[in-house]
Amino acid sequence: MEDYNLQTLGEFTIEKQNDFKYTSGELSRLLSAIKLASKMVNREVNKAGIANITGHAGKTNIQGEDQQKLDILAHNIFIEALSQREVVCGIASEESDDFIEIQPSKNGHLSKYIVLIDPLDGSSNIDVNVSVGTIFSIYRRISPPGSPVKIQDFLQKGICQVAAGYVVYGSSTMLVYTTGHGVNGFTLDPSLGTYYLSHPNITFPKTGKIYSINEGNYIKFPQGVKDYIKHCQKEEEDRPYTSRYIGSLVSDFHRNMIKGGIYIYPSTSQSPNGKLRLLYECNPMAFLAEQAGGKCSDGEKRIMEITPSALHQRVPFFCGSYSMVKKAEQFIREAQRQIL
Ligand code: AHM
Ligand code: MG
Repeated sequence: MEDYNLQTLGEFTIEKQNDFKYTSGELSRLLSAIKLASKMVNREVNKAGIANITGHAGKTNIQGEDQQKLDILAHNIFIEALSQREVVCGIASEESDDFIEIQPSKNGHLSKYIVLIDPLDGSSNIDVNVSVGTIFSIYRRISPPGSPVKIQDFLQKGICQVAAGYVVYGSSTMLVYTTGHGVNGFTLDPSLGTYYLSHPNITFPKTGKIYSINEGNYIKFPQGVKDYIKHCQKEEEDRPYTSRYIGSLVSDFHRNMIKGGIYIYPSTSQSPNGKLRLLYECNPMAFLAEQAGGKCSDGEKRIMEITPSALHQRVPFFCGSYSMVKKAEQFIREAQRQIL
């Protein structure tokens, strides 16, 4: 018999709901809906190779990116799970141009929470059996309860997040989340369909030896980023660092948080705001990183203090071990000074 003295995710969220004043258990129910949807997505991802659900869906999303069949499947699974259980009043997803308003059923209760989600991040990795993930970010609405949700409910700064997390569909499936009281990770036992607390109180090592960036874009990077990469590669003290880039933000972030490292998706000469989306990729990762003792910025400012202006807004992204992000910022400042 294996050792199953571990706490389940369900037990953990209920125990921790008292961290919130005046709790109604609504957030626990919302996390439970995310947990259920993630198991359903996990099932689809696991059988992707045999179920004719890999490949392009033949459509593009609002950002002009090819949608994979599994992107759409994962989007639908999360929307259904969240709306049927009436645990949110609005959802914004990478795969949907506009936010989705959730109407309560006849005697239903209208939740005060909204969710922003990337249902299947890194989905270009699906066809080649490489890890993908789901990223979510939860806020309290700011418009009055009972009224229709508004765009302003979604365009809140990252510092207003109530909870955030990700699921990594990797060699094992893990759900990692924070409610602002540290970061905890749960591993799915697929035979029981239950997540168990396997990584309590995860902390980012203060420094690390891994840098993760798509170096194929090197010539398009700003000078400060080029200089930082050269710093990572220099033979000195604990360097050169190791380069590791999966091309799945969730997996790259997860590895770096466990081992120590930095993930960078900078601006490029073609994309001045980089590639990653502020609201459902960068802010939730920033909340997790900071809660784990790491650091996250756009190269200059804290990610979570940026005032969003659009649902699918992009932002340059530097995230990881505290001293590594600080060092990268230093190189950027120095390069800017040289220009002036
Ligand atoms: P996606 O949301 O369309 O999957 O794009 C986000 C992904 C991240 O997971 C990953 O880190 C990055 O895009 C990789 O981009 P690139 O192929 O340009 O390096
Ligand atoms: Mg994504």
